[in-house]
Amino acid sequence: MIKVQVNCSGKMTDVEMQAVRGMGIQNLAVNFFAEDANYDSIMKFLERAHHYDLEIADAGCPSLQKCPQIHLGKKDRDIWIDKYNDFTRALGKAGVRVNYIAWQPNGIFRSRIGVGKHTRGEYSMICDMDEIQARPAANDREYSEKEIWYNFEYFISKALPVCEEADVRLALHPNDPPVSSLGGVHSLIWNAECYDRAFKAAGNSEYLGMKMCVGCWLENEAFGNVLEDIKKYTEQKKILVVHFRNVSGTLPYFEETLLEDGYADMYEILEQLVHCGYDGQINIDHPFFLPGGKGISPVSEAYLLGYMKGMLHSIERKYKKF
Ligand SMILES: [Mn+2]
Repeated sequence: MIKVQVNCSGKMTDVEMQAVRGMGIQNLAVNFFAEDANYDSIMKFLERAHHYDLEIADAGCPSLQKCPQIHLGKKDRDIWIDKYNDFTRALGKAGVRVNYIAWQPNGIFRSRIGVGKHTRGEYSMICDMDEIQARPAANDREYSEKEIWYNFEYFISKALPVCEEADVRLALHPNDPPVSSLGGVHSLIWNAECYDRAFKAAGNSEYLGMKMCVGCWLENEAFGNVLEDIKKYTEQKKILVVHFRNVSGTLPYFEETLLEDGYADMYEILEQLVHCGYDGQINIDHPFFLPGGKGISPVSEAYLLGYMKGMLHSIERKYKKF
């Protein structure tokens, strides 16, 4: 059965935990800040979570999963890979079986958080590729495809043995937006073939899997056919987490929308996940923001979660999986 989870930070309050419990959800996707990316802090969080019948389904640390020193192959990358591996060990010891990785040294690229034509007056992320591609290089220089892949392979060679030891799998997120380069850095994952290349580079180890960001698949038509790729990667048991998100259209311009407002049929996508026997985690990725773009809107998050849960229950009844 597919498990619905909620994105949160390691600083999540008890009131927020109760709100998740109140929505009938048991799983958390936790981003631990650097100061909490250790065994003691994870266990303290887990103890509180258990009080609300919640579990950590998977977790990451933003400064480690989107790490310029590692991704760009900086002089001190080994220090950062050691930190990454220590976090993997801490998660494993705490019983958390998935750690995040996203080869985005400069994070997600968006033009702005604002009210768009398709956001019903709410603040959402808007991506205008012409504006983004006109920006200067985001780092000291440009980074080529060859370098980026070398850096990835270098990381994988040091990280995967620790994953095996700790029994923690890596969930690799695509570059967002999925285009061949962003800010002068070649992207690692901007279509399904890149995933195949990454899995091959990892010797097809079961310890490298994907965060299937449906949003990324939809943002660029050239990413791949989302329905066919759900089938393919479910069969390969590569999908560890699904990001369930719709957009107004494909590049060069899109706005992040309500599930029912974007161009994709999200019911069809969810049905394909159930039909293919996907039994991992799913979350709603990016809710709308509070007015002015300051912080996530809890109302929007609850609405999106409820909408997705409703669709999921309806599909599961149809497939008699409940
Ligand atoms: Mn995503």
